[in-house]
Amino acid sequence: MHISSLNAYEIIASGGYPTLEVTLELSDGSAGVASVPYGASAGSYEATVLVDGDSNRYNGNGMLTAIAHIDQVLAPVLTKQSFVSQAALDNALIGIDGTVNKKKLGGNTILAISLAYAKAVAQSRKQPLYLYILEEFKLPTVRSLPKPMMVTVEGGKHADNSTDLQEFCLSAIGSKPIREHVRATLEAYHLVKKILQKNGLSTNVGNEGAFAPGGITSNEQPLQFLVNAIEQAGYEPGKDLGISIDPAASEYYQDNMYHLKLEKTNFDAKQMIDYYRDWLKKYPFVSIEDPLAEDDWDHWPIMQALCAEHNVPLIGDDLTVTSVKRLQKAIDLKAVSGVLVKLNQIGSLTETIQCCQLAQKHKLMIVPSHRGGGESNDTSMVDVAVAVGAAYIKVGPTRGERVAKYNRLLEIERQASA
Ligand code: 2PG
Ligand code: MG
Repeated sequence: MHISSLNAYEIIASGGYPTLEVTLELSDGSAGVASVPYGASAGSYEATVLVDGDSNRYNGNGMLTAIAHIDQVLAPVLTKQSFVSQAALDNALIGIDGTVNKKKLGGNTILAISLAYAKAVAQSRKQPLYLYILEEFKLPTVRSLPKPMMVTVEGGKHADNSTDLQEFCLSAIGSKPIREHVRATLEAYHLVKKILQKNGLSTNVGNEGAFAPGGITSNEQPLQFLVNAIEQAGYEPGKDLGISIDPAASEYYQDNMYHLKLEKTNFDAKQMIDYYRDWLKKYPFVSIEDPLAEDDWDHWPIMQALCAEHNVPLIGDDLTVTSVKRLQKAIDLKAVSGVLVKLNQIGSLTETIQCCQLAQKHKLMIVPSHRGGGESNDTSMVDVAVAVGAAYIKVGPTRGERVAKYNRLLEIERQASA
């Protein structure tokens, strides 16, 4: 069986700019269609998102260069070969690119082909994508499905005039069917809207469909709102639902200081950690992601020790960028106890799974995540999450490209119990 055709084209992502979609056909007639997202607060060490840079078209964000690479360089090579495994295809693509950050072909280009191939082979084997991934990479049997980590209040680069910290999420706790976790999370989410209204704050939403309360005056207030919402929805904070935050601290870090506009304060790393220390005592945290900047390696181990005292996983995102190399460094330094996983941060399915396997080996919490710049309706991240036995998927609410992920998770649950 070999790749018989490869077709790449632009589709529009949730951010209003094009992204790449690829349709790949195999010689037995099976086909896979995959598209890729892009970040708003992307880490500096992520794989390149190759865009045209032609300011006359989509402010430079077109995909025509990536499409030309596929049509002219990759399709002629790939349609002549057959690949014995997903890794063989991905390694061939990585080899043709030949750069560290995939800047020649683009991580978006390579990932779109990688995922379209995975979906085509899964179809050929009459398997759901998660089962294909599980078998292809010989992953351990999955014991439970990932729970929702739902971005509920957002600021930072995802919304104007809101919090400095990027995300405040409602995270489901305990072992119930996923549909009940989704229900509980959304019931609390709806109450956050009422609480914001009561406090005279706007209920506009940001990039990921989470509330972006313009005019909010403190970075701590959303934590209180989320606890109140959990209680008002009839759930117990810390037992049924808890809180995950992603400050995305690289975005407010400059000249060795963390700059919080709302509090009109500049913290050094130790003061920033003390700020979180206070929160850890007061709120039911499920996880903390990127509380410090992506190069602040000296202080991550101190934050990790603090989080460990409170039994709260510390997750790397911009720090680790789904890269085996950066995650290994974080493990060696005892800098994290969890890892965010974004396929497009590294740019191929194989490398994403390798990063998850490293996390599994060290018993780290795994959290596959949506992107805040532009998402598509592609739900591959959910199948990856299921296949690697992830604890959570981090996805926003009430926007089509986000609920597509929750609906895929619900579909997998229905199929698994049928
Ligand atoms: C993050 C993500 C997703 P972005 O920082 O975790 O919420 O944001 O895609 O903008 O990097
Ligand atoms: Mg993040």
